[in-house]
Amino acid sequence: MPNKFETAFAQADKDGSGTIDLAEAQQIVKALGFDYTEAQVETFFKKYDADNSGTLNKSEAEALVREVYPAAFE
Ligand SMILES: [Ca+2]
Repeated sequence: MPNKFETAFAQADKDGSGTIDLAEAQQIVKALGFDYTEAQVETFFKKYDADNSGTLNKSEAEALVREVYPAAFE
């Protein structure tokens, strides 16, 4: 069974590209039930966009969610 992160990522990545942009990252954070501001999410997003591509691949997104919500992987 997919964990909460897997579920939220799959829902946000509507085209199945395997990457999410900032707006999609905002959706994931909301889907996980957090109430971070958009500016806070943007800060996390930039921190974890390791290659500065403007998108997070799954491992980058996973690193972000592991910081804000480790329980999403249970
Ligand atoms: Ca990236």
